[in-house]
Amino acid sequence: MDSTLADALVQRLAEWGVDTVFGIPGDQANGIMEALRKARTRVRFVHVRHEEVGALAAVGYAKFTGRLGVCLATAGPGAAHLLNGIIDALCDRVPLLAITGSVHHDLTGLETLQGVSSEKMFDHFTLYNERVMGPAHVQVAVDAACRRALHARGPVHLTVPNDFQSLPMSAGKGSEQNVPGHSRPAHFAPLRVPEQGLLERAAEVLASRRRIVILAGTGARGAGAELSEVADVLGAPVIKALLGKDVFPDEHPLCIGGTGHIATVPSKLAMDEADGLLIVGSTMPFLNWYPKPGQAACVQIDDKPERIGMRTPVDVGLAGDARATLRALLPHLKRNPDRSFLARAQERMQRWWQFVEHQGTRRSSPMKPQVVAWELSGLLADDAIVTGDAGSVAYWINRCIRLREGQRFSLSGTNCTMGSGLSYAIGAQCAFPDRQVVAFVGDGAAAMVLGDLATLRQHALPVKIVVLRNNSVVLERWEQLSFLGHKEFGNELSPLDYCKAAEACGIAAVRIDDAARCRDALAEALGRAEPVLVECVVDPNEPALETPLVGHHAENYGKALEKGTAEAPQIVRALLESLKDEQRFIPEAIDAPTAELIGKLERMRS
Ligand SMILES: Cc1ncc(C[n+]2csc(CCOP(=O)(O)OP(=O)(O)O)c2C)c(N)n1
Ligand SMILES: [Mg+2]
Repeated sequence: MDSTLADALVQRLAEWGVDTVFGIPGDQANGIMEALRKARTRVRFVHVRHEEVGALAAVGYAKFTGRLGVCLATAGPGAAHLLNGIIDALCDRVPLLAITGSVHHDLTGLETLQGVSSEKMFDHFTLYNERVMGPAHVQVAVDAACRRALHARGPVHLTVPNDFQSLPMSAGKGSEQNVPGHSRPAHFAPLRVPEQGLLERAAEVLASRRRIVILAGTGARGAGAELSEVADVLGAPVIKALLGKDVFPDEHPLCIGGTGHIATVPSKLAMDEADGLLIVGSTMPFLNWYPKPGQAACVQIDDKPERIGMRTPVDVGLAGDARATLRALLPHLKRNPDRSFLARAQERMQRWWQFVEHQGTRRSSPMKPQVVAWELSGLLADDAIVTGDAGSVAYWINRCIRLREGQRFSLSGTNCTMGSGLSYAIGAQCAFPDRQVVAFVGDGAAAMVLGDLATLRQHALPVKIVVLRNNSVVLERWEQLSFLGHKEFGNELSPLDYCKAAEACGIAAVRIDDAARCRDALAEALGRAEPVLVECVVDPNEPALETPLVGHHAENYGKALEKGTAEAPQIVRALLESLKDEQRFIPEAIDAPTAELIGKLERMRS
């Protein structure tokens, strides 16, 4: 039988190496579903419960494999549901192909059922966005879309009108201008290295500095060994943006952790004291966590030249591949003879880990969220893939999870969308059926994508979902209090039994509410070969604190508590305990406004 346009589409995707498509069928896309049915032994269709989860799963798949992620939806509402994943791919620079069906070609623009144009809807957020115009167009359009997504690292979109999907390929006579076979399914990734003169200038700039820090982001992936060597030569501690948490092990002696709101104290202090900054593959968005403009000479390596100088003034920009550029730079670098800056950062980091361990091994009731993160960290397999989510969980992941070489981590970074944890985990487990995949998420985020617990059962994906249950979207509480000095409002979640929900979706569940039992219960869940949801009942009053606390945020906490925000007495106790821990282990984190807050909290408590 003659193959259809949709068959040719799926066949071409397979030639591009696509083996998985995440999505939901719909009448405007069912011609493509038929092609996927026929090709099901080569291309797996993963039926999710919400197209947004499908798009985010495809982003997760792409992030963890480095390959193209693909999602599919019907026209109108299905397409609209994909949008958040498309934006996620745009923000985190991930190759994603979104395929939608659209209304019959001769009903376009006529307000027919689901007739909203997905091309117009996606236009602002895609790097390539086209309608397939017939059989002679399908292969070249797929090639152009895949090339653009992989080369520019971002989302692209193809829509196929309903009736075109089932057209026999033989029906499509190309135009006289089109030469059949002029395009092949191939992409050639360049390896860019800056010219020698620039490398020399960069080395010169760094040679005059004695207190250099390195900021590594996801763009430094694959350059861990080179980062380590450069850091050693420069006597520079390595700080990581959250998306780059897994590019350099937390265990590495030169690593001093994350930055931004979730910074470690040693990393914030090192940024404050630095006279040199080497940025490798990062555009970490929190400007207050960079050295102040004029404070430090800066060299930035990024393979996207337009991102150089985006966040902080740059003295020398090196547009190139991170690994190749670091390799080329190394012979030009002079060893920094002054090791005192590094030694100070490392000594602080030792005390930081003592602080984290102390907070992660408390046995108080209700259980502290740090306990779950700390115990989980110790139990992760050597090649575990951890996915995270927007919420206080991002603080605990960054702080308490000590990633080792070979382990992977991601969450929705710049888009920072709730729901990425479970969605990315679906993508990761499809790509790596034999690796341990753990989604570490808040209860608000879990509630947003609850239906997709059923996807784990349906596709036999043994993901472990660790849910921090605090019956609240609690990060918003801390933001309302500390960013604005307001009473909290609108954050509570009516209690939801996540174990029952999981069981209703056909997956096993366990509840942990006792810190002393946490490690064993987590270990038992992680050891099972099936999907398991672990509901961890944690203290909603444990503040997700910036460390060190930003001065005016300390003042705002005081104001909000004096106004009598809900549960103020419990918050006072928890906040005081956390700040006192910090004071005990790393007293240099406590500046005047924070010391004043501590005094105020002590008076409120008594
Ligand atoms: C889709 C989306 N909606 C809203 C937000 C704003 N937001 C960021 S974190 C957060 C709280 C998340 O709550 P939960 O998952 O329960 O985590 P918790 O902070 O309680 O640990 C919210 C509402 C967001 N980032 N994404
Ligand atoms: Mg919550």
